[in-house]
Amino acid sequence: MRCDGVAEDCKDKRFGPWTLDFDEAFDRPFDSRWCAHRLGGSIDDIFNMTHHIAQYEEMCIMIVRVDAALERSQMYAQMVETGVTKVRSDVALTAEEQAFQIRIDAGVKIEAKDSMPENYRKTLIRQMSQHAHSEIVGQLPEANWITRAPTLKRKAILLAKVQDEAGHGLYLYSAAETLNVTRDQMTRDLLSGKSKYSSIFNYPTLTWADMGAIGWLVDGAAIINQIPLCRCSYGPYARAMIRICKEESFHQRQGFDIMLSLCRGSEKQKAMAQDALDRWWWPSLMMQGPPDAESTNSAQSMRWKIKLFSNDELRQKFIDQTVPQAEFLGLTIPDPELKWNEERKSYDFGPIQWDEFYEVLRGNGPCNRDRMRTRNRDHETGAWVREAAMAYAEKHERRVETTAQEESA
Ligand code: FAQ
Repeated sequence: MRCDGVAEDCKDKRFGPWTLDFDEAFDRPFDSRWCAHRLGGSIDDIFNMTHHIAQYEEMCIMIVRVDAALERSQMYAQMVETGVTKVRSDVALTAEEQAFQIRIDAGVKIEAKDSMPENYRKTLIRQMSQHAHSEIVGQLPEANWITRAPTLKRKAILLAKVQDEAGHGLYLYSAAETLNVTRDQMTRDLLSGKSKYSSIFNYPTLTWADMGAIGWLVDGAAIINQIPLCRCSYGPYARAMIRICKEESFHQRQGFDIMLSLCRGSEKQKAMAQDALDRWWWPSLMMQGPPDAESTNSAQSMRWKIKLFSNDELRQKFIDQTVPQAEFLGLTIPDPELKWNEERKSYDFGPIQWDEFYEVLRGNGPCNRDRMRTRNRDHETGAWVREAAMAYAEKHERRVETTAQEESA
C-alpha cells in the first residue's frame, strides 16, 4: 500500500511531497537513514518530524520491541500465580497441552487445522469475535457525522474510513470462522447482548471534533493494541491484523489531521477540539482493558502468546505516545496528575474511574442501549441483502453444476 501526501501542515516546511510504501516499511525495523532517504530530508530532520511519520515510526519501533518482548515473555511461561488468574504449571498440563505449549514457546504459528487445546480455541473465539463486533459497532458513532461533515473532502474521507472499519470486521469474522464457529453464531451473540464489544463505542459523538478525537485517540489506542497482535500465535488472526493495522494507521492520522485543522482555526474551533479531548481521553485509556491485577484473561492469553503485552503496558505506551502529540496540538490532557517521570522514562498519570468502565460493560454506558437497538434494526432491515446474496450463490452453484453436467454429457 502506498501513500502520497504533501506535508502542508508539517512543523518543518522542508518536508515537501512525500510517499511511504507501507508494505516496505512494515518489513523493516525503524531506520532513520532509510526514512531520511524516503522522505527527502537529513537524518537530523527525521527527529524533528511531526505527525506525518509519527505513526509509521511507532509501527516500526513497536515491531522491534515486540521481537524483544517475545523473548521476554518466556518469563510468563514460568508464571503460576498472577494474583488474580491461575495459570497451570507445566507439570499440571496434559502431554498434549505440554506439546502445544512447547510449540507456542518456540514461536510456531498455530494454524486452523492444527490441534489446539479447547480453551485456546475458545479464548481466541471470544477475543476475535469481540474484536470483530467492535469494528462493526464502531462504525456507528462516526457514521453519525457522515452527512454533517464540514467539506466534501472530509465527507469522502470519513465515508472511506467507516467502510474500512466494516472491512476489518469482515476479515476478523472470517479469521474467527477458521476456529469452527459460524459468522451467524457470532452475529447472534452480538445482537442478543451475549458477546461484548469495545466499551469506547458506547460514548456519544456530539461535535465534528469528535471525529478528530476518535481517529487520533481511539484508532491510536487500537493500533497500540493491534500491532502486537500481528505477531500473535494464531496465524489467521495475526495475518488479518497486518492489513488492519496498515489501515488503522491512516485512520489515526486523519483524526490527528482534523484536530490539527481545528487547533489552527478559530478560538471556537480550538475549544471544540479541547472539549473532544476532554471527553474522549479517559474512555480511550479504558479501551486497553481493566488494570492487570483485575484482568481475568491476561495471564493465560499471554502464556499462549495471544496477547504479547499486558493491558497496563499497552495503556502506558499509548499515554507516552499521545502526550507529545497533544502538546504539538496545543491541547491540554485533562489529567492534573499527568507528569513525566524521568526515572521510568514514562508519564505518571491520575487514577482511572474503573467504576465507569464496569458500568459501561454492564450495559449502562451513555449509548449502550442505543447502539444495540441500531445494530439490531440494521440487521433486520438488511435481511433482504443476505437473502439476495444467498439466492445469487444458489443460482451460481446451479449454473456451475449444469455446465459441468453438460460438459460431461
Ligand atoms: N471493552 O481479562 P481482560 C477499534 C472485558 S477495535 C469491553 O483484560 P482480555 C477499531 C474482556 O472482554 C477495539 N470489554 O480481557 C476502531 C473481559 O471480559 P470477558 C477493540 C472489555 O480479552 C476504531 C473482561 O473485560 N479491540 O477500536 C474491554 O484479555 C475506531 C476482563 O478483561 C480489540 O478488541 C473493553 N475495552 O483483554 C473501530 C483488540 N476491555 O470476555 C471503529 C483485541 C476488557 O472475559 C472506529 N482484544 N474487556 O467476558 C484485546 O486485545 C483484548 O481482548 C483486550 C481485553 C485488551 C481488549
